[in-house]
Amino acid sequence: MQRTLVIIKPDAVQRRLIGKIISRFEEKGFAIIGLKLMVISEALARKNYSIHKGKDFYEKLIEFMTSGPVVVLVLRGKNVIEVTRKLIGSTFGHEAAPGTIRGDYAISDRFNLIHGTDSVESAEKEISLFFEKENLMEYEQTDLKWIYDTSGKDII
Ligand code: 3AN
Repeated sequence: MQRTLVIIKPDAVQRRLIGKIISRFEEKGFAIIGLKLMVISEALARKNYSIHKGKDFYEKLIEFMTSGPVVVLVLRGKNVIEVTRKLIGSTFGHEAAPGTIRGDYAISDRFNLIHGTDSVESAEKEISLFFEKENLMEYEQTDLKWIYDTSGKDII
Protein backbone atom coordinates (compact mmCIF):
# COMPACT_ATOMS: atom_id res chain seq x y z
CA MET A 1 0.00 0.00 0.00
CA GLN A 2 1.14 3.49 -0.81
CA ARG A 3 2.06 6.09 1.83
CA THR A 4 2.02 9.87 1.82
CA LEU A 5 2.98 12.76 4.08
CA VAL A 6 0.45 15.44 4.97
CA ILE A 7 1.15 18.62 6.95
CA ILE A 8 -1.74 20.48 8.57
CA LYS A 9 -0.23 23.95 8.39
CA PRO A 10 -0.03 26.66 11.12
CA ASP A 11 -3.16 28.47 9.81
CA ALA A 12 -5.28 25.31 10.08
CA VAL A 13 -4.01 24.57 13.60
CA GLN A 14 -4.79 28.14 14.75
CA ARG A 15 -8.22 28.00 13.12
CA ARG A 16 -8.98 24.73 14.98
CA LEU A 17 -9.49 22.79 11.75
CA ILE A 18 -7.28 19.82 12.72
CA GLY A 19 -10.21 17.53 13.48
CA LYS A 20 -12.19 18.43 10.38
CA ILE A 21 -9.19 17.91 8.11
CA ILE A 22 -8.17 14.58 9.65
CA SER A 23 -11.80 13.40 9.39
CA ARG A 24 -11.73 13.79 5.61
CA PHE A 25 -8.86 11.32 5.35
CA GLU A 26 -10.26 8.89 7.90
CA GLU A 27 -13.71 8.92 6.31
CA LYS A 28 -12.21 8.21 2.89
CA GLY A 29 -10.74 5.00 4.30
CA PHE A 30 -7.07 5.83 4.76
CA ALA A 31 -5.14 4.59 7.79
CA ILE A 32 -3.19 7.10 9.86
CA ILE A 33 0.15 5.42 10.53
CA GLY A 34 2.07 8.47 11.76
CA LEU A 35 0.89 11.53 13.66
CA LYS A 36 2.56 14.35 15.58
CA LEU A 37 2.22 17.98 16.64
CA MET A 38 5.44 19.96 16.18
CA VAL A 39 7.00 23.28 15.23
CA ILE A 40 8.99 22.86 12.03
CA SER A 41 12.55 24.21 12.27
CA GLU A 42 13.78 26.57 9.60
CA ALA A 43 16.30 23.98 8.39
CA LEU A 44 13.63 21.30 8.02
CA ALA A 45 11.25 23.67 6.20
CA ARG A 46 14.02 24.61 3.76
CA LYS A 47 14.74 20.93 3.13
CA ASN A 48 11.10 20.00 2.60
CA TYR A 49 10.49 22.89 0.21
CA SER A 50 13.92 22.88 -1.50
CA ILE A 51 12.18 22.42 -4.85
CA HIS A 52 10.83 25.99 -4.54
CA LYS A 53 14.19 27.57 -3.60
CA GLY A 54 14.72 30.81 -5.51
CA LYS A 55 11.04 31.37 -6.30
CA ASP A 56 9.59 34.71 -5.22
CA PHE A 57 7.31 33.10 -2.62
CA TYR A 58 9.98 30.80 -1.11
CA GLU A 59 11.09 32.95 1.87
CA LYS A 60 7.51 33.80 2.83
CA LEU A 61 6.60 30.11 2.58
CA ILE A 62 9.43 29.18 4.97
CA GLU A 63 8.39 31.97 7.36
CA PHE A 64 4.77 30.73 7.31
CA MET A 65 5.58 27.05 7.72
CA THR A 66 7.74 27.76 10.78
CA SER A 67 5.36 30.31 12.35
CA GLY A 68 3.53 27.94 14.72
CA PRO A 69 2.67 24.34 15.44
CA VAL A 70 1.70 21.99 12.63
CA VAL A 71 0.30 18.47 12.63
CA VAL A 72 2.23 16.00 10.52
CA LEU A 73 0.54 12.83 9.32
CA VAL A 74 1.52 9.75 7.37
CA LEU A 75 -1.44 8.18 5.58
CA ARG A 76 -1.60 4.71 4.04
CA GLY A 77 -3.96 3.43 1.35
CA LYS A 78 -4.60 2.70 -2.28
CA ASN A 79 -3.34 5.57 -4.52
CA VAL A 80 -3.15 7.66 -1.36
CA ILE A 81 -0.81 10.29 -2.89
CA GLU A 82 -3.11 11.16 -5.79
CA VAL A 83 -6.35 10.81 -3.84
CA THR A 84 -5.06 12.97 -0.98
CA ARG A 85 -4.09 15.72 -3.46
CA LYS A 86 -7.62 15.56 -4.88
CA LEU A 87 -9.18 15.82 -1.42
CA ILE A 88 -6.89 18.79 -0.63
CA GLY A 89 -7.74 20.71 -3.83
CA SER A 90 -5.69 23.05 -5.98
CA THR A 91 -2.97 25.27 -4.47
CA PHE A 92 -4.78 28.59 -4.14
CA GLY A 93 -7.78 28.64 -1.82
CA HIS A 94 -9.83 30.93 -4.04
CA GLU A 95 -9.40 28.56 -6.99
CA ALA A 96 -9.88 25.26 -5.19
CA ALA A 97 -13.10 23.40 -5.96
CA PRO A 98 -15.87 23.34 -3.35
CA GLY A 99 -15.90 20.00 -1.58
CA THR A 100 -12.10 19.94 -1.32
CA ILE A 101 -10.40 20.94 1.94
CA ARG A 102 -8.95 24.13 0.46
CA GLY A 103 -12.13 24.79 -1.50
CA ASP A 104 -14.20 24.63 1.66
CA TYR A 105 -11.92 26.38 4.17
CA ALA A 106 -9.21 28.45 2.41
CA ILE A 107 -9.27 31.64 0.33
CA SER A 108 -5.59 32.70 0.39
CA ASP A 109 -2.75 31.79 -2.02
CA ARG A 110 -0.37 31.19 0.84
CA PHE A 111 -2.46 30.31 3.87
CA ASN A 112 -3.83 27.20 2.22
CA LEU A 113 -4.13 25.00 5.33
CA ILE A 114 -2.45 21.82 4.22
CA HIS A 115 0.45 20.23 2.36
CA GLY A 116 0.28 16.86 0.67
CA THR A 117 3.18 15.15 -1.07
CA ASP A 118 2.88 15.27 -4.84
CA SER A 119 4.74 12.16 -6.06
CA VAL A 120 5.89 8.68 -5.11
CA GLU A 121 9.54 9.85 -5.19
CA SER A 122 8.86 12.76 -2.81
CA ALA A 123 6.68 10.71 -0.45
CA GLU A 124 9.34 8.44 1.02
CA LYS A 125 11.81 11.35 1.13
CA GLU A 126 9.38 13.62 2.98
CA ILE A 127 8.25 10.85 5.35
CA SER A 128 11.87 10.20 6.34
CA LEU A 129 12.44 13.92 6.96
CA PHE A 130 9.66 13.97 9.57
CA PHE A 131 9.46 10.46 11.07
CA GLU A 132 11.81 7.86 12.44
CA LYS A 133 10.88 4.40 11.20
CA GLU A 134 9.93 3.21 14.70
CA ASN A 135 7.35 6.00 15.03
CA LEU A 136 5.33 4.75 12.07
CA MET A 137 2.72 2.19 13.11
CA GLU A 138 2.22 -0.38 10.38
CA TYR A 139 -0.82 -1.93 12.09
CA GLU A 140 -3.47 -4.06 10.44
CA GLN A 141 -6.55 -2.07 9.42
CA THR A 142 -9.35 -4.35 10.64
CA ASP A 143 -12.07 -2.86 8.41
CA LEU A 144 -9.89 -3.11 5.29
CA LYS A 145 -12.10 -5.86 3.85
CA TRP A 146 -15.09 -3.49 3.91
CA ILE A 147 -13.18 -0.58 2.37
CA TYR A 148 -11.69 -2.61 -0.49
CA ASP A 149 -12.54 -5.95 -2.05
CA THR A 150 -9.68 -8.01 -0.64
CA SER A 151 -11.09 -11.40 -1.64
CA GLY A 152 -8.77 -11.87 -4.64
CA LYS A 153 -5.05 -11.46 -5.24
CA ASP A 154 -5.35 -7.70 -5.68
CA ILE A 155 -6.95 -5.14 -3.42
CA ILE A 156 -9.76 -3.68 -5.53
P1 3AN B 1 0.74 22.38 -3.34
O1 3AN B 1 0.84 22.58 -1.87
O2 3AN B 1 -0.63 22.64 -3.88
O3 3AN B 1 1.36 21.10 -3.81
P2 3AN B 1 3.20 23.53 -4.26
O4 3AN B 1 3.89 22.35 -3.68
O5 3AN B 1 3.41 23.89 -5.69
O6 3AN B 1 1.64 23.51 -3.97
O7 3AN B 1 3.66 24.80 -3.41
C1 3AN B 1 4.00 24.67 -2.07
C2 3AN B 1 3.42 25.81 -1.32
O8 3AN B 1 3.98 27.02 -1.76
C3 3AN B 1 1.93 25.95 -1.54
N1 3AN B 1 1.19 25.14 -0.61
C4 3AN B 1 1.69 27.43 -1.33
O9 3AN B 1 1.45 27.69 0.03
C5 3AN B 1 3.01 28.04 -1.75
N2 3AN B 1 2.92 28.59 -3.10
C6 3AN B 1 3.02 27.93 -4.26
N3 3AN B 1 2.92 28.77 -5.31
C7 3AN B 1 2.76 30.00 -4.78
C8 3AN B 1 2.61 31.30 -5.30
N4 3AN B 1 2.63 31.51 -6.62
N5 3AN B 1 2.47 32.33 -4.45
C9 3AN B 1 2.46 32.13 -3.13
N6 3AN B 1 2.63 30.92 -2.55
C10 3AN B 1 2.76 29.88 -3.35
